[in-house]
Amino acid sequence: GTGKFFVGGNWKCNGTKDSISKLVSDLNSATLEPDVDVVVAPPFVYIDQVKNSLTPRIEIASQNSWTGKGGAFTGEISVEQLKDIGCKWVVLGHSERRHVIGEDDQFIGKKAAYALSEGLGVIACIGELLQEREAGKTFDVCFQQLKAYADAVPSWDNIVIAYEPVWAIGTGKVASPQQAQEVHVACRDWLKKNVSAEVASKTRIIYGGSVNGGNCAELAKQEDIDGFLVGGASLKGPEFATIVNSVT
Ligand code: G2H
Repeated sequence: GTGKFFVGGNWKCNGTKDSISKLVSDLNSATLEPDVDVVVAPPFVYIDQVKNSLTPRIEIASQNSWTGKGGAFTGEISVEQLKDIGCKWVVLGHSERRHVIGEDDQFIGKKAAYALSEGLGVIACIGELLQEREAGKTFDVCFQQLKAYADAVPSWDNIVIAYEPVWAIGTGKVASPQQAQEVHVACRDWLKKNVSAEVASKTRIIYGGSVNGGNCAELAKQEDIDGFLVGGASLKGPEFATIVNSVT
């Protein structure tokens, strides 16, 4: 891999005060390899609870943020508010927001630029649909999504790219280590040609989509896989720790 291994737990729209209190206590008692950045993204309404109970060893991300300063934007959460309650990161461009909620590249780019300008790290998701893969468009789609970030952001210093093939998300159909590596290396190449060699070599590209305790080790061995974004398996503390500890 490239930089320090990075593992994010994306809890999505799951949990209750009770289940989250159990998950936090499992995470607090887990042994985590020291040389890994570990981040969890609880639902907004539980961020404060998590911040007040989770070990500071694990940083907190939100699952979304607004495109600019707060104000008359009913239902939105501002970056300033997220920082106020202790978030260090935000997950943006997740496939569920693109394909279920309907966010487009430009909107996502705007959010990324604003979050970065305020000092949040951005976990910038990209990934192709099954029909796009079958049509041989995987690289085109990923490059177009990368370009939207590149066009919007002033710097890549605080960005982690998450490659999440949509057909692998929540389906139990994980990408093979070769399939993931092939896209990661292509994205790194894209960064080299379109941003800079330095950004290409420094930016972490993590894989997401049905990562679990059983398949993480083989994926982690791939040269251009710098960590994981984990959904379902991040709701179980011991399994999430196994994934964190798959760093090679
Ligand atoms: C992909 C991933 C986490 P899961 O969305 O972002 O979820 O591991 O459940 O496929």
